[in-house]
Amino acid sequence: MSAFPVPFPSPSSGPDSRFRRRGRARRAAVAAGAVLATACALVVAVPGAASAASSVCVVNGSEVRSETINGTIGNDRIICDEGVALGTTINAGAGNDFISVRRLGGGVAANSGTINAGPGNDRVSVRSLGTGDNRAGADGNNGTINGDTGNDDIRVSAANGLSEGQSDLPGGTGGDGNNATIDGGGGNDTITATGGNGGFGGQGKAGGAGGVGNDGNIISAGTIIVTGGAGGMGGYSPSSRRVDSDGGEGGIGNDHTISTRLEPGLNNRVTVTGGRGGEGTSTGEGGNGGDANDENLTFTGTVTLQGGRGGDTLENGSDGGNGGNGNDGPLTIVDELSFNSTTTGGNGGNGRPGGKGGRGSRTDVSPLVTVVNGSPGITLP
Ligand SMILES: [Ca+2]
Ligand SMILES: [Ca+2]
Ligand SMILES: [Ca+2]
Ligand SMILES: [Ca+2]
Repeated sequence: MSAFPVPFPSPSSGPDSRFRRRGRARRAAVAAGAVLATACALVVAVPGAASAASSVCVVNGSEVRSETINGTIGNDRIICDEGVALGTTINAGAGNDFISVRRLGGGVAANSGTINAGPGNDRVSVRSLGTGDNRAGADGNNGTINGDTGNDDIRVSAANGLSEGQSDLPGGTGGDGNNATIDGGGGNDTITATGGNGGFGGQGKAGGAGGVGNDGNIISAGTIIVTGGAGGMGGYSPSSRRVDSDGGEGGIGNDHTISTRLEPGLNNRVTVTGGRGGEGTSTGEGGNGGDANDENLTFTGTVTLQGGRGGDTLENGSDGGNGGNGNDGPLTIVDELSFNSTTTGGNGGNGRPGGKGGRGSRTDVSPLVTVVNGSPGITLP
């Protein structure tokens, strides 16, 4: 992993039912868009002409603009700095390939197409960066990424929400790291999905919520690391009246489905972390930390769940944020040869009063999993 040539944003920290509804509505909208785009492609596609479904990538130094971008049977370097569009398929083929997909701003996920890394030990990096005209950070992956055979390293990350500075707007929400499908495909893979951080609030306004680490489907053997984005800090108010400068909620770690594959001789490791709540300023409250796992996590091996810490309040702020829960979903062990799993609630933030600690688990879990509740935050004078 240290050989990975592209720097990744450091994992930060998790959200609420409001945010989940947003994620689901957006998934439905994306699915509807996919159907529409497919229908349009059938009508308007002209052989040899670039369509909306085509993408521009540099394959081993040469620019290719197509709906199908192919590597070779050797080790390829495929760089797509304008993202991969819905309708585009990248086939890296055999060999140990490096595929880098980035997109700057525009509110569109870096990958909306299909990336097939093929056989070999491949590295796939998908990153959304910046917000452009959109205040919310874009999702990292809204398409399909298949690692195929070999020990693959697949990393997706969302863009952060916009920070507002002197305006009177709340901070933008962070995007979701993975909103669709990542399949390691067998072998000892490492899958990393990171939600974007919420932006700082404008004057006297709330910070943005952190994005969900995984709001889609991840299936792999090896290592899976999923992290919700941190909530943004509330904006300072220039006046002394009571304002809503609350910290943003931390993003949920897993809000959809993670499952591990059983590979002979391999101990899977799954680490899911909720995002930290943002700090409240002026008279605001700290944001709640995100839950680590809120939906389906089915595994063989070792799982570590950590709820996000609640945000602190600064200055004259009120309540500290509550810590996120370690687990609030079905946590299913497939094979009893699984050890050392823990689920830990996040600690409450410091405030007036301090926030509550998160629960280690809100659902019944196997006795093979150690459950630790978070501690309450300090009540400030
Ligand atoms: Ca290749
Ligand atoms: Ca390959
Ligand atoms: Ca592969
Ligand atoms: Ca693989």
